[in-house]
Amino acid sequence: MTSWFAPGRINLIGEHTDYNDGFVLPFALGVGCAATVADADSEWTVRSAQEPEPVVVRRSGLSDAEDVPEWTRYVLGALWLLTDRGVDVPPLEITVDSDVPTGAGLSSSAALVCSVVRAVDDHLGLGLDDDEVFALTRDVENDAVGAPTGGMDQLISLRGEAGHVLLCDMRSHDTRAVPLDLAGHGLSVLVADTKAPHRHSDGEYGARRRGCEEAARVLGVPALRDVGGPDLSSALGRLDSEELRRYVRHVVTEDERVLAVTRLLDEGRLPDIGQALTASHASMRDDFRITVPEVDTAVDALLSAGALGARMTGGGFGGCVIGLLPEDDVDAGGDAVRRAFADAGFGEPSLFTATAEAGARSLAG
Ligand code: GAF
Repeated sequence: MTSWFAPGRINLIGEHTDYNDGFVLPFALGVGCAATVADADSEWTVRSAQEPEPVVVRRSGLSDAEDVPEWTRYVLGALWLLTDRGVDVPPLEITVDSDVPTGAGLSSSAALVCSVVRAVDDHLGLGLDDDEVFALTRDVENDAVGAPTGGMDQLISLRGEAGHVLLCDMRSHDTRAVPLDLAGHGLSVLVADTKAPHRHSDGEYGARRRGCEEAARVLGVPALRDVGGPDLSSALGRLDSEELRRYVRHVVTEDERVLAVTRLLDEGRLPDIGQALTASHASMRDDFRITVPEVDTAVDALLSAGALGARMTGGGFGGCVIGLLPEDDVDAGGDAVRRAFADAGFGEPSLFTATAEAGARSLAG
């Protein structure tokens, strides 16, 4: 029997830059998913502490996989893809148990996929290296689940470090841990889960990705990462579509903000990153257009309560907002969000503080 844990994440800054080969700066959370893999007599059985019934499927590759409940695809995906790659995956029983809120934009799916892939690799003694593990987790989400996501969530779930954000170059997949010394500066990251339903999130996410790819094609670059900041206005001038211009402006300026925040953190200037966080939110709201009234309301409330900066985190269309606040202002920040939600007639948000924790780890012994 082999057990691994993998966490959910918060992205400090760098939204929708990952599938443009750009830069992101996420950190791993304390909440996550534990996956346990054990030998079985026949077939593959998947159990979840959060689901009433186990699911039993015949062993197969992805192309002849049975029709199964959506949540099990995140677990079985690894087994299907390994089978397709020539691994004779034996009968197994896989049990998962997650405390990452689902639908909140905290990467419950990456926690699930990464814990399972690490546990399966370990249990079967496949000896996958870090890059192969990352590639498999991303392929599970893209190919087995069918979500056109960019890989940031899996990378941080696998490689997060306590007390640090992870600067990820999403072209090379090189990563570097950068200190996030919240306590040393008397600061907290307050998270407001708006509970806003992810309206059209799947279709809208894919549409943004296709739009960015189309813009890169028109501009003749491999990806929008290759439109450097100094080239931005000439690039915008070469695009006829106002919508594509807005996408390009968001991605190029967001990459710049990630690198600027990284420089400030490297210099020990955490309190100075607030403006970039808030500018990132404005860019997501006005240019990339992935926010909803609940997240804009939460950001405004946090800023009015003294946050140094605030922004939506994750793919958008709902989910969570983060505010960087002096520790002493955290309660006031939470109250401000609750009051603003009540005034606007929104449902009750959930509020908690987040710190940077370690990435995936074995639960052996
Ligand atoms: C989601 C995706 F899964 C990530 O790959 C990333 O694109 C993010 O949205 C937006 O930055 O979490």
